[in-house]
Amino acid sequence: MQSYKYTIEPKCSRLVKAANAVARHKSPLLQKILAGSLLVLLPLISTAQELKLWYTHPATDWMTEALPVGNGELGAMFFGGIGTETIQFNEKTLWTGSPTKRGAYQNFGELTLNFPGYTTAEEYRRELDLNTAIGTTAIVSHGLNVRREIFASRPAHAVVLHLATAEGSKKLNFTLRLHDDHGATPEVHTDRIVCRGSLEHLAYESQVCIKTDREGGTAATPDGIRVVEATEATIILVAATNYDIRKPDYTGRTPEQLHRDLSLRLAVTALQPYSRLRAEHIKDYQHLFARTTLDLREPMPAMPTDELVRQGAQSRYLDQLYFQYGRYLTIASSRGMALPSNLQGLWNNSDTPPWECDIHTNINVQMNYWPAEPANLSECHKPFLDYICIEALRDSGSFSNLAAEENCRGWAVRTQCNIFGYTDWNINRPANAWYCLHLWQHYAYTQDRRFLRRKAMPVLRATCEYWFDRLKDDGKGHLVCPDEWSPEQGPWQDGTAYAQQLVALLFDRTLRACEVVKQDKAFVAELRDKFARLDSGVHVGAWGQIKEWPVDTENLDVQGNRHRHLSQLVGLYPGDLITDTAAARTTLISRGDGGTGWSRAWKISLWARLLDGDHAHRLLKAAETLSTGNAGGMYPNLFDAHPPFQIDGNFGATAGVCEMLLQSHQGYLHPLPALPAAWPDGSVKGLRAEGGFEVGLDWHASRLDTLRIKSLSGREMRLSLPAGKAPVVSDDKGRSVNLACQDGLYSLPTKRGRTYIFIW
Ligand code: FUC
Repeated sequence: MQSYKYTIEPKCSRLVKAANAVARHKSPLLQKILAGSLLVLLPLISTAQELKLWYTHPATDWMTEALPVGNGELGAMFFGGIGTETIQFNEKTLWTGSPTKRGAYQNFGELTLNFPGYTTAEEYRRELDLNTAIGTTAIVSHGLNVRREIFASRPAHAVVLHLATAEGSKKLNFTLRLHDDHGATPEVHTDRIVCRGSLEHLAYESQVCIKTDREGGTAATPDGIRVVEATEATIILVAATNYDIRKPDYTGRTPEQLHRDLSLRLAVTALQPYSRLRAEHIKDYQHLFARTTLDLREPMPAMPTDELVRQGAQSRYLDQLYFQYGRYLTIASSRGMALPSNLQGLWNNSDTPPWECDIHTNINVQMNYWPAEPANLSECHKPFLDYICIEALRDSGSFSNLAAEENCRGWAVRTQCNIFGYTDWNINRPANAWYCLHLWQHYAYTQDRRFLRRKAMPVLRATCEYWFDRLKDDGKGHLVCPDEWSPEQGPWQDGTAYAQQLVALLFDRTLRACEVVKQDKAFVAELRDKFARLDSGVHVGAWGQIKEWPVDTENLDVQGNRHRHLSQLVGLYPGDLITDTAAARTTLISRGDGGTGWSRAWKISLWARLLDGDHAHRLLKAAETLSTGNAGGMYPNLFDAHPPFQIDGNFGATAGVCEMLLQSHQGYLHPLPALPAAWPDGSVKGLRAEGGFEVGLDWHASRLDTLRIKSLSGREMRLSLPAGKAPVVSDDKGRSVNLACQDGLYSLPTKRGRTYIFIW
């Protein structure tokens, strides 16, 4: 049997010698500078930490047990069955509905591999390795020793499955079938199966081919391909629709072109040996995933992951696995085409999924992207950003039509959106401002001025213009958003906290953008004027809370309202408007620690913003609790439970961990702002911060030990550092660096590409 092991050679003997030399050196200052240089090098050569979800039995339930792979557009869930392997698959654009009808995201179909006579296993292990994005099922059953691997390749635009038998084992005999979820009859050829059909608005097609090591080892049967006496087989699956977001009616290719394109893609991919497909996939994936590591000083336990979820109350390994799983899922569900991940990322086995598995605007799609920038996956933010830019500025698009209906320029959305621009249910006007925060955030982290000027600025302007037209004077000299809501509860009123805070954040970001990308004076003057008169939406109420509504007509703004939405705190996180931390704390305590998966995940970041690491960690642990009944938590496959499965909570938790380890929203870097007692020692590498910095840090006994910050922008670096002993600072050339200190904040000029090392 072929064995592919993921290892990075720990070629560190020379470094260990160097470290010893440093330890022997007499001068403490030199010792620190040399140690700093080593610290820059060490992350490059350290062995990758094991990050695996693994199980000792096949999955029997799609939602809670099957494991996901995805290339950002195409995804699959594998079960690892013994007698039958089922691979359910999706493609992000397979939707019913149209530009005038809601519809729903659809299951594409299933691949099945049937191994007659194999029912039980002598040995069994199913796993998903987050370091390689490869799922593996290793089975010994009735003398057949087979290893199956599955991954979704971005370079090949395909899901690839490989089966190999061990030496001395029986040979592979199985039947491969492709099942189309919408009833298309499979067209079976000797080595290829095709399913094609159409939905209300789209044409779609899937194709699968198989290669074995035996000439003539495959045969077409009426409903599938039979594989006879092979020792190795590679199966390649491609699927797509003729959806095209850039076209007026959202469709591009004809069904014939779609068929030609998929046939070509399959043929080209099938020419490559499995080893190359695999190597290219790993290289492509690790380019993103391997940038960031979190080590909480607990190795992978010997316990399978489902057991770990049951017993994980104290597990630091589970914390780091869950953090990285959010990064894995981001890469797997958000690359390529201009469409954000939906309520389930891109995995869905139903044609009538909860909330249509849509683009949900009142928290969910935004939360999907909370970790993208801080967790160093900026590229994966792009599908959402591109989607916003296309839909907001589409000529006579439904978003601009909605604004026009209200006599406003710009654009607006309702709560539910399909992929064809159709939007319905309650209007959610402030979502346009919330979407714009993502555009700004991308700039804030990357300092990509071209993006700001060409893509973001027109949308920021159009959105401001919407609010210029919409805002009204409250009679007391303040501008308020008329007839607004607090998502999912309470009265519609002028000037709710949710609407005011988001519009205030929009105006703030747009003004800042105007400082980078010059705009005409009239626009800037109007923006300044409106911003100055805007009610900020942050008001402290009778019991010391941040008020949710200006007038509590329904008696909801009371202590003990446990509603899952925390709309009056949107200005605390993801915003940065609320500075009255006492009032925010009172509000948060009153809302309690319960709630749906995403609600709990949001609370991790909120508590982190209040610098309460222990409370943030308590919420993280709540998110990691096995979900039963109606409680939020996670399933054995680490999918977040709303319940049922909703992926926003996965992403919200990963963002929450970032927020506990590093904050940068106040114009300076704040390392370890909310470190919980449960993580006394650890290190993190490759977090990103606003201003264009990449940050690594180590801590011991709950104190910051070393900090490594790479300047990607060349901007001045400002920092909030722990009180007490000052660090020794050097750059990666070993030159010592002086810090300036003013009002408790440190600062230093930086050079682009240079790393600065702080040692305590
Ligand atoms: C919002 C939330 C619900 C759910 C739905 C998809 O409406 O209030 O809890 O997450 O989106």
